[in-house]
Amino acid sequence: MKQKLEEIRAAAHEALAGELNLDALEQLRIKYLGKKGEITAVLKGMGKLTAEERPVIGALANEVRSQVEGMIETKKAEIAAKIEEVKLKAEVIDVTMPGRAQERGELHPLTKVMNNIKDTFIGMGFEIADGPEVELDYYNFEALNIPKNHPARDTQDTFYVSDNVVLRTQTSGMQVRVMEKQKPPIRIIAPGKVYRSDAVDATHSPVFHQIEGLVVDKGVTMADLKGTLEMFIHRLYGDETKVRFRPHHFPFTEPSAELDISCFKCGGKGCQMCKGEGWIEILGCGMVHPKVLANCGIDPEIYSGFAFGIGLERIAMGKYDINDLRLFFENDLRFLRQF
Ligand code: 2U9
Repeated sequence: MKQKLEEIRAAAHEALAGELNLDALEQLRIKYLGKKGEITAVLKGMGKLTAEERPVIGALANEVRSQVEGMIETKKAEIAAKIEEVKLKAEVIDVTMPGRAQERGELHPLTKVMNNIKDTFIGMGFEIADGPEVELDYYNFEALNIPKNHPARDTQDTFYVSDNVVLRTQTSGMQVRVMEKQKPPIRIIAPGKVYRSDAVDATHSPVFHQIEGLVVDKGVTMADLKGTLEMFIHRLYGDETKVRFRPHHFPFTEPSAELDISCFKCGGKGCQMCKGEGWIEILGCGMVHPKVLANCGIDPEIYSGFAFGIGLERIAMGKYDINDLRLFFENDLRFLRQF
């Protein structure tokens, strides 16, 4: 047994001297010190020894066991130190390396114009109404006095999801929804994407952006419409800008008008921007048609209202002197960085 223990000591010494990883080390611990390990086996066999042999062999077995335990612990610490060293080397930061530049983004020009217009109306006490881009035919057309076969369906041809579901051609549906739910006074703007079945060219796109507005209360008149829109135009284009209203027709407003401003480039003398007219068309507006109010559950004998609609792309093109609508949607950073 003495010889066996010496063999174990020598073998363990040799095995633990080599290159080991934590798994291999654990295997060695089990081999020598585990429940079925070699040293444990010797200790278990002590019962067969004589009374004289037992203390001698017992002492030797304990000595070999603590020696192997010690070697394993030392090896374990060595391996842990090596792992730490490799990790530290891998994580080393070279503070002399040049940094990675953070590219700074910019708001899209349409977002800037949108924010600007929203701010102006919020300042005048309007709230923002948000709604679905995929809309029921009823909210997009019927409720707005545009029944099936109305000629306005041609100029506002859109993409049909099904017979009664369309991609909205204007954000008005949202305002109908608000009127159905909310009693006047109502003062809202409805900004967002709208769709038309148009071929793409420099001035047309099947998707564009609008801000529509709606005010409904007792005693609202055309004077309120004119005052509100004139103030809005002065905020957007400066107090010196002149405003004129031209009669027009929309199925959902009566009377209806288009609003022109004096050209912001030439001040009204006539230039390329205003095609020599001195005036630039900015938006459409009118008094909400009594039928539309009634469709939304609002009594036109008691209440009246005005509404307006602005196409954002046109405004942004004028403001930033952009001559092709497609540039807004191409995501070319060289274009987008200019604003
Ligand atoms: C309700 C009732 C009436 C919204 C209005 C216009 C006039 C208008 C165009 C501007 C450029 C559409 O983007 S564009 O092509 N819009 O001229 N929009 S009045 O009238 C409403 C809205 C909601 C309930």
